[in-house]
Amino acid sequence: MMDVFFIERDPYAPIRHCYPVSKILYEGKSEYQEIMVIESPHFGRVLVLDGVAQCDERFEFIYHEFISHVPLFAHPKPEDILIIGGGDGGALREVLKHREVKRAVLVDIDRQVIEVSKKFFPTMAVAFEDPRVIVLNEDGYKYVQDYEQEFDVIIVDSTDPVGFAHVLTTEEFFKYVFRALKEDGIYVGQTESIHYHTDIVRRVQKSLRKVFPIVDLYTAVIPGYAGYWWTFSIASKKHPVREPSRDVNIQTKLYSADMHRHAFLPESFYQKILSGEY
Ligand code: AG3
Repeated sequence: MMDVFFIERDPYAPIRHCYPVSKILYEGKSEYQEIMVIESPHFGRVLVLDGVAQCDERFEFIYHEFISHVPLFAHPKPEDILIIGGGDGGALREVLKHREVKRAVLVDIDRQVIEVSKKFFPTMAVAFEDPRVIVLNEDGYKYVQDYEQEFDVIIVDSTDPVGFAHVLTTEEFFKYVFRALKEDGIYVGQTESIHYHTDIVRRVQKSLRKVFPIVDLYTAVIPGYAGYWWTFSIASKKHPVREPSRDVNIQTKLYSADMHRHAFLPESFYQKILSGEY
């Protein structure tokens, strides 16, 4: 039997990550990107956008728990949430576990990603019918510009900062995000791997530091992504972010109050990343 592999097209990674493929379940092209769903032993179904793996059935919970619960538990009362990207529904599922949440607006530019996810990832795209959810197929970069003091938490769950998602990591965008957040709002965005994409991490952190008074970096190990040790950049207008501010009163597989604290880097190493020493 021939071994078939899918090799990722991540222009920034110094290695090429690949997955064994047992089946190709879907291949299509939307207005914005190539969309593919493959089946891989060990990982299960994998959603691939423009040649880069976005999530897999087996490990998506780690990424989605950490991108959602760190900012939502850092916030004492997260009621209004904006998710930019996240069309697979994984972050939405986690966000809605918080009883405090009254409204979750999901703005994903690509309707087709949502449709493909509903069809092929039924355990991830579970929350779209929740009455608290508003789904918009719009450009998130433009969407935030219309709001002032509107959201408690803004989560940017985007593809890599290549092509149309690049603007979501710029200082201009962070200024709009700052304005769209309430006076004690919190932003989080995925910022690639710590060891393979350090330049991107540093660039985003520096831009955030020009806009927000509290900026930090936390990590989670995501087995399906090149570099594994994935970063999330978090920025806050008022609340400290390294500790949960409330009891962790929801069901999770990995996230806990302790994991929240341990997700942050020691200050000395964090400074090395910022200064360029690392
Ligand atoms: N979005 C970010 C995935 C980044 C993957 N990058 C990579 N493998 N180089 C994930 C979407 C999940 N909701």
